[in-house]
Amino acid sequence: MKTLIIIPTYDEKDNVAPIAEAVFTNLPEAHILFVDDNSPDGTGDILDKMSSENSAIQVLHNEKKSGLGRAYIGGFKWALEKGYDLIFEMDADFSHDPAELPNFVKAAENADLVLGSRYVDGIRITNWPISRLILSKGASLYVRFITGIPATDPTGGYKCYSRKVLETIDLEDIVSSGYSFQVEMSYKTWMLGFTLTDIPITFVDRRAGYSKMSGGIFKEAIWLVLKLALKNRFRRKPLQKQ
Ligand SMILES: Nc1nc2c(ncn2[C@@H]2O[C@H](COP(=O)(O)OP(=O)(O)O)[C@@H](O)[C@H]2O)c(=O)[nH]1
Ligand SMILES: [Mg+2]
Repeated sequence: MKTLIIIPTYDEKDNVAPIAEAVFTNLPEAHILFVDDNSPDGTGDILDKMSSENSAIQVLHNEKKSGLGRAYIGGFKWALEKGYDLIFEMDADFSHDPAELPNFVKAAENADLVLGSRYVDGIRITNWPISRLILSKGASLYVRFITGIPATDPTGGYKCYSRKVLETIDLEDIVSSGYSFQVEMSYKTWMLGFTLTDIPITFVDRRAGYSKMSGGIFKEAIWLVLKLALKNRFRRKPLQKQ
């Protein structure tokens, strides 16, 4: 299995080298693709140096900050072109523990999309302010109520796609740029009849740097979910079986 970990970065200079090392410790055969949006803190230059020293590390550079969703779409297209079988989404800031990578690979044997979930059997998030926790849990209940998606953490961003999902989804048709991208991708995957599975993860607040989450992004997510559901006339089950 050719495995790629896609990591979008914006101002992550202190995280990129340690996260790459942690990925290779836990999944030595994996490759990493960083997608950097011209970070003002010089992350892009650090990534170029890492890439020149290790052929398992590649970098895509975008000219300007265009949001997490755009970064991933570019990464997905690159992954398909290069023939990867398993394609991960992962944050740069250690909120997504690289030690859990092998669990995803195992779960991917029986599902087309593996979703890391902070909310299977309770809540596993450390160091988050209660306000952020309520926002996240509320968003996940909202998404499940409106769309019917059978996922305990549909807004999460630690996940693993099998190649055929990304080949089937019309990547040009993905409208979200920010965080609602996670919901849009998982919802479309499920609606196409692919199988989803949840695996428990523990989410830790970022190690270094600052969060790029903002209120505007949250509003985008509320509307996006309604729009997606409306487009499918609030049908709460997959449109076709694969
Ligand atoms: N390329 C790119 N990466 C981004 C952008 N916004 C956030 N990221 C990255 O996406 C990941 C999650 O962002 P983060 O700020 O930690 O969000 P939070 O965990 O929800 O607070 C991190 O690796 C960020 O560097 C963006 O506009 N472009
Ligand atoms: Mg984070």
